[in-house]
Amino acid sequence: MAVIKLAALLLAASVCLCSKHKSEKVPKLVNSQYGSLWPLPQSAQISATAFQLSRSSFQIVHAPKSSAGPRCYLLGEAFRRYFEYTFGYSKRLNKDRKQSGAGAEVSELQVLITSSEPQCDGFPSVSSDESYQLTVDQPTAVLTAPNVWGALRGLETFSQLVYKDEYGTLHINKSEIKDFPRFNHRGILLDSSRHFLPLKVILANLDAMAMNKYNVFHWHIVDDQSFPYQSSLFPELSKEGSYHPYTHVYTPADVKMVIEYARVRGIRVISEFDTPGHTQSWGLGQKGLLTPCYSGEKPSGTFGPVNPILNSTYDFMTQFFKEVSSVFPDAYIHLGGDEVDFSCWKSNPDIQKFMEQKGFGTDYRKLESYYIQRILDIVTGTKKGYIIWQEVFDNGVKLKPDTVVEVWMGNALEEELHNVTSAGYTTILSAPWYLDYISYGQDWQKYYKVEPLSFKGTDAQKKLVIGGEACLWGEFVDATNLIPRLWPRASAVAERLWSHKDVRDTDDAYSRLSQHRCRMVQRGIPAEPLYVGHCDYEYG
Ligand code: CP6
Repeated sequence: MAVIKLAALLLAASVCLCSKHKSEKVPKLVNSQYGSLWPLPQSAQISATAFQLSRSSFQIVHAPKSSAGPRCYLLGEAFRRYFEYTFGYSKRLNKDRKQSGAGAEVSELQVLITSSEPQCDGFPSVSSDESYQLTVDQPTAVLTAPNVWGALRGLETFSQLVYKDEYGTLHINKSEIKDFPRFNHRGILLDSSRHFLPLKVILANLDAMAMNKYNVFHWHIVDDQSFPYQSSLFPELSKEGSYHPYTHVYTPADVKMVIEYARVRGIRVISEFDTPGHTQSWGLGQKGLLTPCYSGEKPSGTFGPVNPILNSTYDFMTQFFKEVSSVFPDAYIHLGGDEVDFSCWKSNPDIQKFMEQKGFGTDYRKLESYYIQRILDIVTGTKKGYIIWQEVFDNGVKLKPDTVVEVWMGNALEEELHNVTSAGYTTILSAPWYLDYISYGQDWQKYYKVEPLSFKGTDAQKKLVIGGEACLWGEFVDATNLIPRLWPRASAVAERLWSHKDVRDTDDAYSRLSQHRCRMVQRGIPAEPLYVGHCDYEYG
């Protein structure tokens, strides 16, 4: 026993003394005046007056004057979800006894949709209005929003205002909240190619996203390692290119389910089909698509990026993106364009000849631009907008004015933001938020402290930054560790993208975020701890 203790002591000492393990500072334990709200609303007045709530007498209803009613399936489901989040776990501890004479009670949350188009059956978009106002009073709380997207955000906030006392009774304070997002594009990138992600974990992640007011699921669905997207027009792609053609694919029904599950939570699904690089898996099911690499005079038997010199390539891409544009309802498709390796193109004599004919010299960026240009024209033909990784802009490809450039490289980040926005392009920032990188300590603080608009530029330039994305690349991530690796670290990014820019106090954030993390755990999301401590309801 003593030996074990000594060993533990030595281990602890070595951890503490090792400078490699220097982490961010340990935040002070303070109680936030904002309770467990996350991300913090733009304006919140929370009074000291508390009301009770009880499962048996509380209901969420459409306000009499709401433009949405019982036929709004999206809201009906949301009412049910948030009722369960608020009371579902109260059964175990809270015997739901109303303490007689114990003060006023909130018995109703009325949801009032004010616009003539509540958008119950619509899809969220980059310009959706997610604002809402919440007045908590007794006996009725009122949530007002122009449309369902704001109502969803307000329901989450309402559920976050509810807390439990030491006897298990639920309370909510008299409050006045006015809220809207700072940035319209608040995304999470998941990679379902390096590892197949079962539907269940994708849906669980959408739940966690809604709890953090995220509104974009950037689905990096295929890449070099596997092609799990089951195409109706080209079934060979996943038959040959997936890890397994029956168990490790997303069927059209699976994709539909993800899109609908996301929609009713106010989340867009933006699919990424990354070309011309990152396409090894495409080559297995679509012969002739990739460039044959040469070693000396002869083909080496390996393949490089998509072959940009063949008409058959563009015929295939035209059909493929036509399908993709009808499968994914979002107005944007992500076309990738990152990390193209030129060595295979350089080795291929037919490509060399083509370069000569086109007058590209030996500048393979020009060949890449030629390819991307044609892909962009193809996708424009499907009436979709597109998002591309920053290299496409850096290489001088001619882009439509409404192109969105995603900045992912950390070096010269501010310069890149300056350049992209001074060229007039809309941009999304993901460089500071590569959450697949892990390290010892509280790295959430690093993500939290990022200020997306700190680059040099005019107000007009800053307006072009429409938001950001937390990326979880999949090399070391599958269903076993995705949720705890992403949450609550992605919550830090969520507050940076939603809340006012001056919300940056890490002590206050620590208090709210540790409670928010426990709430995610209570709702069945196995989010990892920020630091030492406990939750009232532990996972499992
Ligand atoms: N896969 C794809 C990746 C990455 C990118 N694209 C990536 C590159 C560098 C880092 C992390 C991820 N794994 N298709 C770049 C956008 Cl550090």
